[in-house]
Amino acid sequence: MTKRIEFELAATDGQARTGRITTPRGDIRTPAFMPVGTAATVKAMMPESVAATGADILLGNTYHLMLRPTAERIARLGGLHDFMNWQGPILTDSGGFQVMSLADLRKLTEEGVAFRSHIDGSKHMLTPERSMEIQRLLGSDIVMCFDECPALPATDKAVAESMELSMRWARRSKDAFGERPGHALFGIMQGGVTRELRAISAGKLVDIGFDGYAIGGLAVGEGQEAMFGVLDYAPGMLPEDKPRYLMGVGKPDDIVGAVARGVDMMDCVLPSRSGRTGQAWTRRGQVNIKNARHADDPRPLDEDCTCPACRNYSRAYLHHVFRAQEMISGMLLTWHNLHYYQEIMAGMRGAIAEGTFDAWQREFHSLRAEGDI
Ligand code: PRF
Ligand code: ZN
Repeated sequence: MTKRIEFELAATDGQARTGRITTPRGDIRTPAFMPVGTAATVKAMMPESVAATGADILLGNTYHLMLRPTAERIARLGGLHDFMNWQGPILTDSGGFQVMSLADLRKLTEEGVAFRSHIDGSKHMLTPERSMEIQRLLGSDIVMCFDECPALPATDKAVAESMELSMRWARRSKDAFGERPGHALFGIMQGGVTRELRAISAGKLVDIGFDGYAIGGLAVGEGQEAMFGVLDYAPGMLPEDKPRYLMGVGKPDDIVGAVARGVDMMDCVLPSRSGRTGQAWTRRGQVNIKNARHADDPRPLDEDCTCPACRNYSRAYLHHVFRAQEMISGMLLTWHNLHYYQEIMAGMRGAIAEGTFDAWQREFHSLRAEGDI
């Protein structure tokens, strides 16, 4: 595959943008939401079902796959796309963030992070070079730089030092990635909630030069207001002609607010994870299907939704299978949630293209009720 990964902006409306990333494995319509397929599966979903929700691209995780079943095994079996039966584009996260949140006995040095597996306690080391090698073995289409993401709140000094380390790792990631036509490498901006640090980080990444730029280090405990505060300026520090990816975000209103501020891509476990805990996201707000008041309710989860869970089943059925811990519960609610997220993305793409994104946002917010509906 020699075709390059390219980004075309089709329209803007305020700071919001819509366009397309073209890859040898298919196009990604932006703004894009990437369902999370951590362990080579979007939990409770067949890949064809994920595609049916409207997803163009999935996210996979270096950290989980290196531990089990290992990147080398996946490479021997033909790469992650064939292994998991997803032929569309895959973006892989680089591992640092997951090591910090999941692994045991972490030791951070200039070289990288040594840690023990949360699965069996075995010893491992991730460095920028090893992360690039793993993501190459997996066959990832969009590779993420190896970075470190401090939990907030943290002191300015700690955030600054961590950002500087991530920028040195970004340089090493780029050198180790080399030239790989048809594959993209994205840099990751850090710097917490400090404008000066974000500007320094953006400058260093742009000097190195990447195919796209992520905004990391947000949605780590700072709250929506502080996150939007950073998103009021951070996307504008990045090149206009490259995709901007906000990592690990978020709730539907976080996603809409991020797109309004110039973000093109996002990923989050929320729609799939909450599907397995009985939480549904709908255009009118959240539904907790566990709640006893759904037990006799013949209505669908969302009258206007065209997903299989809403077309073919009642709230009473969804309540029953959740209570009975039947596997179809997680399957149906995950399908609904992913479908709803993709509908938000499609709605935003259409509205930005037509120049009606303000009206679209007002409608989005006016329909939503606080609390369980
Ligand atoms: N860095 C990486 N992955 C991430 C993050 C980050 O800062 C976040 C922060 N929300 C989620 N996933 N590499
Ligand atoms: Zn539905």
